[in-house]
Amino acid sequence: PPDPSRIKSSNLNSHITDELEKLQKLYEILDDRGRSVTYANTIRSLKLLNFKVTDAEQLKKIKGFGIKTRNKVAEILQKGYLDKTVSLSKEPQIQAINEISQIYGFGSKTAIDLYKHGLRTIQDVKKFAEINRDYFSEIQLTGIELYDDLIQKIPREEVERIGSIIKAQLKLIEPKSEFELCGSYRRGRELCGDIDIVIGTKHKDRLLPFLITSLKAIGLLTHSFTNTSEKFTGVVKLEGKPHRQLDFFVCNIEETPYAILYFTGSSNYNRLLRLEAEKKGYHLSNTGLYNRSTGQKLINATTEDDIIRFLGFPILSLQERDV
Ligand code: DCP
Ligand code: MG
Ligand code: MN
Repeated sequence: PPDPSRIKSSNLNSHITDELEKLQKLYEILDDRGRSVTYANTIRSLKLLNFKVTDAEQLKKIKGFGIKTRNKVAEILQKGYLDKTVSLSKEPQIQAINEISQIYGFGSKTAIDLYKHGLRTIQDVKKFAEINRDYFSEIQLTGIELYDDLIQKIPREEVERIGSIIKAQLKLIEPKSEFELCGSYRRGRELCGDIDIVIGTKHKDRLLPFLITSLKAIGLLTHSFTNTSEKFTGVVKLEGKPHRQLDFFVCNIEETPYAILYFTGSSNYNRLLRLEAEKKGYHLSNTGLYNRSTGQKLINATTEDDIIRFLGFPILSLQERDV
């Protein structure tokens, strides 16, 4: 079936809207509804434009882009960021909310709500959670409980150790499956935020429960949460080491190169690739490369490079994707 997201028109101005979204979020956190709504409207208009803005003057004749907005756009085009975003980020209120939103399973909305309840630090959240367990989801309670572990970055050697244990269990279950450690690890980082694994299988709908059971049985997997047939997030732990966050993405074996490309990132690199695809009338997702108007699959790639080459994009080293 055609990928449903292909009909969604693409944003040609993410280089601007990403920065404006940061500022809009800050105003939202500061409870400045006026500015927050104004920026939300500006962002929506920019996303709908059918051309890429390279000069703020291009917006002069378009409704809703006054001089103040155009100045902000000009500043982003010139420097890549906004001074206002930098200065607001230093506000104590913002810092408190950002700290709280670092807890695994928390979004900025939860953090803002808790701030409004008077909570300022992780310690405050821990105390609050002891008497208000119902306020939180299972995953958030684990995030609070394991905060001191999960906030720590993972050395790449440990990612490798955990990866090889999981790979061995996977191969026992399905010898011909594909396994790849992706995310920041694959881009060569020395320290990683979590462990991202792509699994290609001929039994996409059945594999995951078997794998989860076996990882629990060997004592590696300590917590498991979302559990659809393709996405899984959980917590693993090696003896003597902190708890670590684990993400699985399970795909059909022939979709593996697309999934690996996507889950290797970085998010910024993915954005560049998607933009290139859209420019050519294609849609790139973590399952395939499609013709945007017909939904037809364009190539059957066997490697990531097949996809990148088809897009006419330069082949970068894995480290160079760490943008
Ligand atoms: N990804 C993406 N867009 C998102 C989230 C993820 O394109 N909104 C892709 C690119 C990421 C990859 O998934 O590189 C893995 O996501 P992570 O959040 O685990 O990010 P990283 O592994 O890159 O960094 P970290 O070391 O923080 O885990
Ligand atoms: Mg990661
Ligand atoms: Mn991840």
